[in-house]
Amino acid sequence: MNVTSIATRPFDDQRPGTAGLRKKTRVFTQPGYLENFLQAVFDTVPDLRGGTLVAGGDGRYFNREALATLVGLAAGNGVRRLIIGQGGILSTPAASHLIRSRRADGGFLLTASHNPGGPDGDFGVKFNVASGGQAPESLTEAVYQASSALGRYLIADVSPPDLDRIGEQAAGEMIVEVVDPVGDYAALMERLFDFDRLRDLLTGGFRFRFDALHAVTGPYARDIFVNRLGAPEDSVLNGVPLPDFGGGHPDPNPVDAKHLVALMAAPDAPEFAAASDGDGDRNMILGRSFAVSPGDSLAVLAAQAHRVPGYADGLAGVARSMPTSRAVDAVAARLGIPCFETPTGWRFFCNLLEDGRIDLCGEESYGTSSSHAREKDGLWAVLFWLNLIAVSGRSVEELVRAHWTDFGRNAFRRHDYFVPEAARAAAVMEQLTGRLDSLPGSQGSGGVIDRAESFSYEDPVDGSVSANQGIRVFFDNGDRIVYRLSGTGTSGATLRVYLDRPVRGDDPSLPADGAAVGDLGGQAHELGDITRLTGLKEPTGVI
Ligand code: G16
Repeated sequence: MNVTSIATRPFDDQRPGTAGLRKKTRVFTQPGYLENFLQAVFDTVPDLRGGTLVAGGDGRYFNREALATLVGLAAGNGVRRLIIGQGGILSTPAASHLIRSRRADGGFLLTASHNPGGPDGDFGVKFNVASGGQAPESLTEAVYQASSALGRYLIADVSPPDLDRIGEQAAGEMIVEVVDPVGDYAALMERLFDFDRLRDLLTGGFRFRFDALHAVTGPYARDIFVNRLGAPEDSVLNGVPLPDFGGGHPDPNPVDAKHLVALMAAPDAPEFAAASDGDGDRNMILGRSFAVSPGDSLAVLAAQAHRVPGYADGLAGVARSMPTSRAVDAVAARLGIPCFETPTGWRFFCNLLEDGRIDLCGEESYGTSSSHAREKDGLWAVLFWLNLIAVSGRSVEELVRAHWTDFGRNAFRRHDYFVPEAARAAAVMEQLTGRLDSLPGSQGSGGVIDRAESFSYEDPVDGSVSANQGIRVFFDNGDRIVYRLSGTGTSGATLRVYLDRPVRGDDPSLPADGAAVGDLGGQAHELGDITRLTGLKEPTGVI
């Protein structure tokens, strides 16, 4: 096998963000860009030499070409076995499961998640470690350092494998194994959920829709819902993965998937609808004219987990990202189990999962999962909800309202401000940081500020500290406002403002959606001096 060392110059923008390196597709397609980043990972993770690697992507534009490049670099860097999903496809949770079940030394996930795809869209590369989880901050930083000093990449002269043919093929001295991307994952779901009850539900007249948004979950949903559970074919919408996701924005939230919200508001609406994102790790759960907020979803799953086979023995603990609504905290307190609060980024849950401290975790950005994987998992959450509906006989709305009555409710909403000039968004954070000491005692429209701080996290497992993970402001009436900058965008900056207002029980005078936070968004806008610093008079997105 001929391995060539190609001289290259470092790119200065290869620091991974919240979940891997995400850039405009055209950045990734420029000569040497992808090669450099992959090489930086190979240089930083020496165990890959002689090891086993998993690879696959969400099927977006440039997926197959990027995999062909990866094959050359993996062989050039001495990888022994490269396991790839058929057609180059692997959802993020399925890739995480495959890394774990095949005891691989790591995996490359080619995805920019919910960001749009296509030549003018986004592309991304994420490296997951041997546990199946996202690379920790120390590793992504080391990769960035390696990328900044890179002078060459190693590439083997091998013919590209046939990614559509299941089985083993040689690529020089490396074995490329093309596997069914769905089977192992679907079997895992069968072990966690009561498929008999689910089959009774889905073949018994219960009407539901799962919208794959032309992204990676189509084949998974068809196999699980239609083939294994007997649901009618038309239960799966937009089930064919397309390189540009059909021109859509594959993000399962009430704004980007408003067609689904409209479907559920129609007089003949099905009883349940759900959607996932580009790479299959996010989820949105809808009942008839009722959207479940991600924080409520996590709380309901935690409270009801004992009714589902995979969690019948109880939960060791739960975790949520800091900006996520505090609804699950009340469940943990009732169950007498720990509730961890981590910075945004799924990787922060991984140590807790790996150490057996938690079994369920979730985030406000429509991500929920459990100890069955080291990534968030969209279809898993959908199956969990369906399993709860099957065993309780209750609708989505009934389950959530009963939860509010029992545990209280945290009304929650996120205001996003897209600021083309990144420095102006950063100025909001700087201004707030400078005022942290003087804020306590000032009066908001609802309450007085009790506490204002920059969130810092000390990982209880490895002791690592992550500082400056967002600013949080607590009021004496229980309200909380969080400010942070998004880590997943590819241009400008997005300031995220998270609003959390505890309300007692299921108050019928309040809206069922995030509007129940009332005037908290206006207070947050004022407190952040957002108009003056960014020029924006109101949020560019409300989720
Ligand atoms: C990624 C991470 C999530 C995180 C989200 C936040 O999601 O995997 O853990 O919650 O980003 O995004 P932002 O920094 O924009 O608020 P995904 O689905 O894009 O991989």
